Amino acid sequence: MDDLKAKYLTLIADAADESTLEDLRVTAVGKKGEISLKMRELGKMTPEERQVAGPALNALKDEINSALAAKKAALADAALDARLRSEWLDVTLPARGRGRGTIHPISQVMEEVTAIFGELGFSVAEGPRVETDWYNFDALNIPGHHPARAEMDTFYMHRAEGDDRPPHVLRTHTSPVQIRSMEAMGAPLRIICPGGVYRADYDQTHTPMFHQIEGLALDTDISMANLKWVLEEFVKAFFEVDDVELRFRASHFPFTEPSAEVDIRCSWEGGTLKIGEGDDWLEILGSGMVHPKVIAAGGIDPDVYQGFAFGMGIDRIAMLKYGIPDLRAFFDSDLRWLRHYGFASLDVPNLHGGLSR
Ligand code: 2U9
Repeated sequence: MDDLKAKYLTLIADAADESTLEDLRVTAVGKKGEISLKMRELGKMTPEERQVAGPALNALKDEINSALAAKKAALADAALDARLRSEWLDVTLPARGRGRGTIHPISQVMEEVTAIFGELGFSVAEGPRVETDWYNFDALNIPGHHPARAEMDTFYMHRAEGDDRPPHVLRTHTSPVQIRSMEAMGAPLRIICPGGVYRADYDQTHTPMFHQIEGLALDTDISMANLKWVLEEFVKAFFEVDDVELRFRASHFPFTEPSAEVDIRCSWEGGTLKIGEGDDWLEILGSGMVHPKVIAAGGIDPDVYQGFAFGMGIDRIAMLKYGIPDLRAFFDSDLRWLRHYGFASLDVPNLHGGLSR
C-alpha cells in the first residue's frame, strides 16, 4: 500500500495537464482503477485482515482524491497565469486612427439646422415613430377619406386577430410631434421636430425611411411675414451665404392654409450648385399658416392663437449642401462613403464657429 501511495502521489505531482490528471484518476480511483480492484479483494480476506486493510485502503483513496483535487486547482491557476501573461492590453497606448468614426451627413445637417433654429428661439421636440392614426392623420386635418392618406404610402402595423381598433402606423411625417407638443405645452410655442419618418416608396429619389425637420411657431400675433423672415435667416445661415432670394409659390397642404412651397434662387453652372445667384430656382421646403382645425386638435384656441409651420427633407438639403449625388448611399453603411462624406466627431456645429467648417 505504501508503494501504491508513493507511485500515485509522484505521478500526480508530475502531471503536466488536466487530461493526464484525469487519466491518473481513472487508473487509480476510477470504477475499475487499481485501488477499487484492491477494495474488491477485501471480501476474500479474513475479518482480522479486513479490519486493517479496509480503513487503510479508504484512507489511501481519500489521500489520492485530495492530491488530485489540489493538483487540478494548481494546474488551473497556472493556466490562468499563463493567459494573463499572454493576453495583455496597454490601456495607455494612443487610439488607432484607422478605425476612427465620422458623423453621418444626416446627423451633421440635423445638428446644423438645430443650431440655427436654436439661435432663433426654437427648442427641439421629439416623439414616437409608431403613432396612432389620429396623431398622424386626423389631428392634421387628414380625415379617413382624404387622398393624402393614400398618397403617403403608409406602413400599417399588425393588430392581433379580433382586435378591431384602427392599426398603429409608422409616422409618415414628424407633424404628430407638434400635436403632442401643443397638448403638453400649450401656446405660445416655438419648436422644431427633427427625426426619421416612413413611407412605402423606394426609387432613386425615395427611401422607405427618411428624415424631416418641421417647425411650428404659435402666438397671438404671428403672420406670413414672420414665416418669411425666419426662413430667410435659416437659408442664409444654412447655406452659409450673405444674401439669398426666396420665392413663395402657392400650394396646398391639409394642415396649413394658406400654404406655400419655397424656392431659393440658384445657379447650376458646370454642374455645381451656387445658392443666391443665377436664374434657376430650387425647391427646398413647404410651409404655411397652421389650419385652425389643426390648432384646435392640439387643444389650443384658434381664435386666440395662430402661427406658421414648415417642413423640409433633411436628406435632400444635405445632398444639396454637400454635393451628395445619390440618396440611397445615405443608408448603405459603406465605410468608404462614410469616410468621404462624414464629419469629424468633435466639430459640433454652431453659428459662431462656422456651421460646417
Ligand atoms: C402641425 C401643423 C402644421 C408642416 C409642414 C410641409 C408644409 C411640407 C414636406 C417637405 C418635404 C414634407 O419631407 S417632405 O416631403 N413638408 O411641405 N410641412 S407645412 O406643417 C405642420 C406640421 C404640424 C401641427
